[in-house]
Amino acid sequence: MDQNPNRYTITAALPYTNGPVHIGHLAGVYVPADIYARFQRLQNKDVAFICGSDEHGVPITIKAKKEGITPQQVVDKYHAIIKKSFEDFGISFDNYSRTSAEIHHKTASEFFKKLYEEGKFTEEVTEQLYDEEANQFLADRYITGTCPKCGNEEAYGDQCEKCGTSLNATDLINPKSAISGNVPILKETKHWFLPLNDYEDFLKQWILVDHKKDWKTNVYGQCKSWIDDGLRPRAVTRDLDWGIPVPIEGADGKVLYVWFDAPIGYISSTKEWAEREGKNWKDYWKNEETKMLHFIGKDNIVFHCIIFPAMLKAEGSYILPENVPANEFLNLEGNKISTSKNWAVWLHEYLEDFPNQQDALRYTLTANAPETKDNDFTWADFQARNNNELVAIFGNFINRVMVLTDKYYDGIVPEPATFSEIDQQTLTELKAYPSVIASSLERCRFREAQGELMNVARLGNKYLADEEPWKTIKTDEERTKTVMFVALQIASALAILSEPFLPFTSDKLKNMLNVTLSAVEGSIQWNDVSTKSELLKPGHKINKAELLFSKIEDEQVQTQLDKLQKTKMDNTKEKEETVSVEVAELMPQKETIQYDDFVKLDMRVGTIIEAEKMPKADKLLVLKVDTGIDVRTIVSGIAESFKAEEIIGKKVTVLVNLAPRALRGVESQGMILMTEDADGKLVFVNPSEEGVQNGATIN
Ligand code: B3M
Ligand code: ZN
Repeated sequence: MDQNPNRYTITAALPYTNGPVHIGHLAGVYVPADIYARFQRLQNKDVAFICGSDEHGVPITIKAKKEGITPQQVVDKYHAIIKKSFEDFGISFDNYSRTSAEIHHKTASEFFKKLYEEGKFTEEVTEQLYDEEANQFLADRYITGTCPKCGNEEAYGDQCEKCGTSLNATDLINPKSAISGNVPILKETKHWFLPLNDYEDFLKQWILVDHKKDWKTNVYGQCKSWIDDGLRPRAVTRDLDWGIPVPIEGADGKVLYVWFDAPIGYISSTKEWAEREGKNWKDYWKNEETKMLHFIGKDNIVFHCIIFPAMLKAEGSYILPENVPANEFLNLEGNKISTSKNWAVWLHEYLEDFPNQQDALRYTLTANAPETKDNDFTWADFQARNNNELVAIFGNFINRVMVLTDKYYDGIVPEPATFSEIDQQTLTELKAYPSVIASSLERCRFREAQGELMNVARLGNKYLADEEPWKTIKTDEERTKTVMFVALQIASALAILSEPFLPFTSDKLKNMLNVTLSAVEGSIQWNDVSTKSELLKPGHKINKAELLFSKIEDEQVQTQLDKLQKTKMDNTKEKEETVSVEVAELMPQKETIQYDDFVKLDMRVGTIIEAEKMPKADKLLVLKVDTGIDVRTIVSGIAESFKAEEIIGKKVTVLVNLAPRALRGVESQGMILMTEDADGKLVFVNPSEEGVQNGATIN
C-alpha cells in the first residue's frame, strides 16, 4: 500500500525542436503547468514535473533540409535554445530531457517490443508513395499535389492548407515528391498498427463515463467525437530515416511513429530524473495513488486522451492520467501565431528585450489564458496589465508597506494594539484566500486563481487607503502600529500566495520581508495564511525595499509593434513576389504587330505641372502635363497609389495621340504610361536620364 497518497506526475507537452518556443506555447501549456506544479509543491506534495524536447518526426527533417544541415544539428540547436529559455523564464521542471537521449531510445524500444511480443499490434501491408530517385518512401509532408477539394496545386499529403481539408497522400491529384520533384510510385510496405478499435469500450468507460464531469468540456468534446466516429487501427511505425529504429527483425529502414515515441518521452524523462535523484520512477507511473496530469494544447488532445492511454492500457502496468487540461490557442495581435510566418513573440527574444520581467509576461499570459476559447495577446494589453495591475496595485501596495515600515519603525514589525472591526474583518478576509485560490487551481482555472491573488493586493491597497497610516502617525502612534502590522501580514501573505504565478516577484518579496518559504521552522507556508494569527511577528526585522515591477514604456511597446510590422511587410513582399511571378507567367505576349503599327504611337516625355483629385472619384487624378508641344489635361487612374501633391514635377512618359475621351465630364487628352515595381506598386515609366527635354519622342 502506498505510503504517500500525495504524489503528482505532471507532464508538459514535449516541444518540437524545429523552432524556439513562443508565447502561444507558454500560455497554452508551460505557464499553467508550472503554476500547477509550483502550487502542489507548496502543498508539500511529492511532485515530478516532467518535460523534454521532442526531437523526432518529419518537421525536423524538413527543417534540416531547408537549412542544409543534419536533423541532429537542428535538434541540438533548438534543444539548447528551448531548454535555456525555459530555465530563464522560471519554468520549474524537475527534469527536462530529450527524445534523442539513450534512455529514451531504450525505453521506447522496450515498450514497443513488449507490445509486439504480446501480440498487441496488427501488421498490414499497404501501398505508400515512394520516390524512386531518392530511394525512399515519402512522408505525407514530402508529397505535394493538387487538392481534390479546392484545386490548390500546393496541397500537402496530409492536408490542404488552403481549404483546410485533411487528406491522404494518395488522394492528391498529380502528386509530386518534394525531394526530387518526380512523380512518386506506389510501393508496398509493411507497418505495425495499434488497433484502437479494440480499446473502444475501455475508452468509452474511462472518458465518457468516469471523466464526464471533471474534464474540461473542450477536451471531453473532442474525445467524444473521436469515439463516436469509430476508432480505427493506427500505424505506429513509419518509413523514415530519422527516429527510433523499429526494434524487431524485418523492419529495416523503419522507425517508430513520432507520436508513439514522444509520449513515452514522459516516462524516460521521469526515469532520468529518478536515477539522478535516487527515486523510484515506478512510483510516478505505476502507482494507482499517484495523480497524473498532462498539460497540452488542443491540437494534442487525441494523442493524450485516446492513443497514449490505449498504449498504456495495452502495456498493462501503467496508470492513466487523472486529467488532461488542454488549452485553446493564443493569437497575436489578431492573427494566428505561425512559426513559418515568424508571426510570434519568441521566448528567448522576449527575455532579451525585457530582462528581469519574466513575471510581467507570465502574468499577462495567465490573465489572458486561452482556457475556454482562443484568446488574443496584444502588446498594448501587456503594457496595461503590467502598468495598471502589477505596478499600480501589487507593486504600489508593497512599496507603501516597505517604505512606511522602514520610515516609522526602522524596518521592525511593530507590536499591534487593539484590532478595530475593520482590522479584524480584513484579517478574516485574508484568511479565506489560500483555500479560494487553491480551489481554483485544483480545478485548473488559472486565470480565476490569479484574479483572486490580485484581490489580496487590492485588499491591502484599500486597507491602507482607508486607514491612512501616513495621517495617523501624527496623531495616534498605537493605531498606526496596528495598521502597519496588519498591512505587513497582507504583504507576507502575498509573498507566499504569489509564488506559483509570479515566482520571481515572490522571491524578491520574501527577500524584502526577510522570510523563507520552506518547511523549515519559522518559515511561512501556504496554509499559515489561514491558520496563523501572525505571519510576521512583532520585532521581526525586514530588509530594504527593492523594485518589484517596473513600468513598460511606450517605446518598448512600439519596438515590438515595429518588429511585427516588419514581419508583416516581409510576408506580404514574399507573397506578392510569388504573385507577380505568377502574373508575369500568366500574361502571355500579345499578338505580333508591324513596325508601322508601332510608329503610329506618339509617345513623348512630359512633366506633371499640376495635379488634383477628381471630386467624388476614388481612383482619378486630374493632371496638367507639359508635353513640350503643349500643356494639356490628362485624367489618370492613379489616385490610390499617389497623392496629388507628391507627383507634381515628375517626369513621365505620355502617349499624346490617343483619341481624347471624357472621364467624369473632364476631357482627357492622352495617357501616362505606368508600370509596377517589384512590390506591385504603381510607378511611372520615367525617363530619368539627365538632359531629356519635354516633348522628346520615344521610339
Ligand atoms: N511535440 C506536438 C506539439 O508540440 C508534440 C507534443 C508531444 S507531447 C508527447 O504540438
Ligand atoms: Zn484544398
